[in-house]
Amino acid sequence: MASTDEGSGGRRIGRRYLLGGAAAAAGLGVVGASATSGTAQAAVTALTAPAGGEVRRITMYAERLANGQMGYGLEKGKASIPGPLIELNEGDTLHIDFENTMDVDASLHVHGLDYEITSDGTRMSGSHVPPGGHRTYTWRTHKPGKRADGTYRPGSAGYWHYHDHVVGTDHGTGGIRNGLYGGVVVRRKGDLLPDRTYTIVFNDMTINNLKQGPDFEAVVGERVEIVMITHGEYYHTFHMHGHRWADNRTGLLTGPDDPSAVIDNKIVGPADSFGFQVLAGEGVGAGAWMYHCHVQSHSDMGMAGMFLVAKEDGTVPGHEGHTMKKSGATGKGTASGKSAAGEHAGHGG
Ligand SMILES: [Cu+2]
Repeated sequence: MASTDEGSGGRRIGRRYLLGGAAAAAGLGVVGASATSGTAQAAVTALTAPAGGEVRRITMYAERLANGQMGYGLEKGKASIPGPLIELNEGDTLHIDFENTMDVDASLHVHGLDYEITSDGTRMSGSHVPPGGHRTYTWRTHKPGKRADGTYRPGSAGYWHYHDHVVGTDHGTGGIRNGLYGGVVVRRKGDLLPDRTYTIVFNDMTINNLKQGPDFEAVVGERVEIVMITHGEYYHTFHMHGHRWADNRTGLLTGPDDPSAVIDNKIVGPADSFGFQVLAGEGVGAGAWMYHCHVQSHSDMGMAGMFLVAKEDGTVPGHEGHTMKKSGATGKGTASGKSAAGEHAGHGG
């Protein structure tokens, strides 16, 4: 079905293996090899998030998909499940011109960010949108700092999410069930930028509203970011084969003394969100690595998919017939912190 074909990935391509000069030209920070050393530098360097403070404006649409589900999109006719990944840097403000193309009230409600009650996306606050209507939602973010009383105020950086809050019930139960949700990443200056980001949403007994979990691709060594969100009626555990991450804000350890637990399995419940980065196949190599809910009956019912880690030639060992899509979609420029639409990452296999 067209909607599921298009709507499952949350894929966003952006190879950030730039050499120092290119990174500097892009105005981004660089960690690792010095960008200014002047020596012949063959190694790639990881790019980091710049300081925030920009004001951005995007348009979002809520649409009914061909199969009866619902999705958010950045363009008419391009809605996906999950909706587009929104990426911001601490200090950024995002104005979202929201249009509801459906025949029922809909809204946008975000977790983790700063917004006034007029951008709450609830019926109680009157901040929902009738069929055919428009509304501008404003989301703000802030850097960490000190309050006037001297206490520490955390910044907005984190893995968050947005969803409808009015379809079906005053809690958006119908909207969420039908696919009106998406991920939000707020980065802190200096956070490592990934080569690819995938959004994985456990929603009732589906992944990204698919009865069988979608597959995600990467090439060995690429820095892959997972945004993991849970919705619906059940508690799950998110598990990934061959890879592990730190149970903290970024999913990365800051050094040998970072006390964060390193895990490969995490209990998640409705409206939870977290994220992490891995180097695809680090220490284990290419292959079709499973990811799944580890509640046995859930995985048996289809809550499982593959993280397809390809060799440099694009093939995935043990997964013959699959050749990685050589999607050179670098134009989506997420290094700039702008939002980008999800794109299906599945394979034809
Ligand atoms: Cu589960």
